[in-house]
Formats: sequence, structure tokens, C-alpha cells
Amino acid sequence: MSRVKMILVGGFLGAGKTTLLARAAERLAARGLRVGLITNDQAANLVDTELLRQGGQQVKEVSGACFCCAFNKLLYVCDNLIAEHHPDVIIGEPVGSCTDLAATVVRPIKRYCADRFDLAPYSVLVDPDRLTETMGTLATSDVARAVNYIYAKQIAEADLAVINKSDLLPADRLAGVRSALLKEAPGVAVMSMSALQGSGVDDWLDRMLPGSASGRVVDVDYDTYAAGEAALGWLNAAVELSADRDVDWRALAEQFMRRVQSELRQIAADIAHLKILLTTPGGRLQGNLTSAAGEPAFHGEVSEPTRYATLVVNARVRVAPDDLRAVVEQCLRATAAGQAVTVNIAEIASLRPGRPTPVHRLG
Ligand SMILES: Nc1nc2c(ncn2[C@@H]2O[C@H](COP(=O)(O)OP(=O)(O)OP(=O)(O)O)[C@@H](O)[C@H]2O)c(=O)[nH]1
Ligand SMILES: [Mg+2]
Repeated sequence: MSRVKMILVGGFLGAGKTTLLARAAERLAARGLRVGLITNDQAANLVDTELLRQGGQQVKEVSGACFCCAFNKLLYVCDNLIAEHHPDVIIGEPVGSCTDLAATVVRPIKRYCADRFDLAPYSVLVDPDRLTETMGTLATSDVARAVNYIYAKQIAEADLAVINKSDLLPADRLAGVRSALLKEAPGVAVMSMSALQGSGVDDWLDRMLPGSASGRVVDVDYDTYAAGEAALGWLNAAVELSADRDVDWRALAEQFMRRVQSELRQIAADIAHLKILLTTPGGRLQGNLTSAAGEPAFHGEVSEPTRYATLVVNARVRVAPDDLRAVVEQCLRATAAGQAVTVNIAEIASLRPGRPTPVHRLG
């Protein structure tokens, strides 16, 4: 049996991992290769899974724990993908608040699964604005320091640090971002790309397909790591929306995102990533917000008015999970009421990620 190429794409929440998975899958298909994708989250109802699936990709998810804590489930899901779709390449996206993957996933795959998987260099995506913000300002609290700690460790363990969103980066800032990265991870290979626009994605694949992961294990203090993860409130919800006349779904989605942003701002809750996927019988609209002060970005179309839609909401915010849930539910109901839309929250989970307990740790 020939080995399946496996590519893991790490990086903090909102860095562009899912965008890269979608773009890379298209580029690999154009090269005649079959691709399977694996998403990962602390809970079910993932925007990422739904988005990639609706984009026509073969996707499976590991939900309920990160790849390192659900290592056997990751292998199980890979086996299912291989049995059902015979991929040449599997690309996996670990949870964006996760680190220590070199020791807990990369090295275990290399040691125990070398006969089945050929693991590519471990890539970590970096959002230039978040890097500047995280590394450039002094953290003012233990919580902020713990979140920054995760961010720094993610970069330090990369085989390849990928500066993403290069389309937003003036040429004169690239050198500064590169040197900030090298400060965190001396000697790490660095490249830049725009996963959204596609520039650099083929170059990246040309490094991934023939390359091998090394597993650059770094020291990780699990108390600080756990404190950083626990600082983030997590919310996943699946919602059904209906009305007795056609609805302007785009307006509703935009109002909802802006309302949540404004409410969270009022309680000084820092947004790591708020993402939604609104699906109607004729279209879909993705909304992302990756900072408290940023502008929500929308992709897709729901121009045909309809009476029904489904909405998946995923929020990762530095706030207590109960408060996050209260804000999301209240904003949802207020926005829907404004357009005479009925809301049925089919499933909702809000939580704090538990302490990471990896199945393996090969230092
Ligand atoms: N301008 C620009 N935006 C990008 C690029 N890549 C991703 N984005 C945007 O960044 C936001 C977050 O992208 P995702 O791909 O969802 O990020 P992620 O790393 O998967 O986030 P999590 O799953 O929450 O960890 C979305 O609005 C994307 O459209 C890029 O190359 N350029
Ligand atoms: Mg993602």
C-alpha cells in the first residue's frame, strides 16, 4: 500500500487555515490528485466543516478534542477518509488554540504511522496583524500573557512559518514581520502567501509534497498553555431561521455580526474569531471577524430571497462561556425580531477548553 501524503496546517485562530485548505484542495485537484480534508474543534457544529463540504470537498472532522488529545480518533478519521475516498493527500487543520503539536502529533505520526503516512513539513500560518499585536505589545494580565505564550510556541515549533494574508501587507512591512518571526523561531524557514487570493499556494504545495516533517519539539509549560486555552470562551451553535415572507438574509447576517461585535466590545471581550455560515436553499454566506476592532468580512452569496435559512455560529472570544452564550443568544433574537424572523436554536454549546492531555508526547 502506498503512503498517503499528510499535511498539517497549524496557526492561531483566524490565521487562514481553512481558507488554505480549500485553496490547496482546488490546486491539488487541478494537479490530478485526490484530496481529503480533516477539521478539528472542541465541539460539534463547525463552520469550517460545513464550508469545505459545501465547497465540494471530502471532509471529516475530529470534534470534542484537539488532534493531540484525540490522536486515535485522528487516525480513525484518516482511515475512514482513505477507505471511502482513496485520497493521495490528506490535509488536517488542528484547533487554532493548540500548540505542542510537534511533540504530540507530528512525532507520533512519524514514529507509529510511518508505513501509512508521509508527513509534510509542519506549517504554521501567521496573520501579520495579530503577530504585530501579540508580540509587539506588553501583555497587561496573566491571561493575556498565557494566550501570547500559546501564540509564540505555535511559531517556535513550525517547520515552516507561513506569513499569510500577504495581499493586506505593504511590501515594506514584510521584512519586519519576517524578522519578528525569526525572533520567535530562530532558523525557521519562512515564506509568505495569500491563501485567499491564491498567490504562493502552489509554491507552498511544491514544498509540502516532496518535503518531510522534522518535529521541532519545544519546551511547553502545560500550566501556562492550559491557562491560555481556558482564557477563551468557545461557542458553537446550529440555528434554524424561518419567516412567513422572503427575508434579506445578507442584511440579517451582517446585523448579527455587528451586533455581537458591539456587545462584546462593551464588555471588553477580545475576539479571536467569530465566524458564521448562513445557508439558504439557493446560496451561502460566510462571515468572519478576527479581531474586536476589525471589520467583518463576508464571502458568498444569498441574493435570492427565501423564507428559510440555517445558521452555524462559531465564536472564540476571551470571555466566560456563559457570557458569550448570553451575548450570542440575545443578539440572535434581537436581530431576528427586527426582521420578523423566528429563531430555533437547534443545538448550542459553550465551553472553556479543558486542560490538554495529549495521548502521546515524544520529546
Ligand atoms: N485578506 C486575506 N484574508 C484572508 C486570507 N486568508 C484567510 N483570510 C481571511 O481570514 C479570516 C479567517 O480565515 P479562516 O481560514 O477561517 O481562519 P482559520 O485559521 O481557519 O481560523 P480558525 O478555524 O478559527 O482557527 C477569513 O475572513 C478569511 O477570509 C488571505 O490570504 N488574505
Ligand atoms: Mg478554520
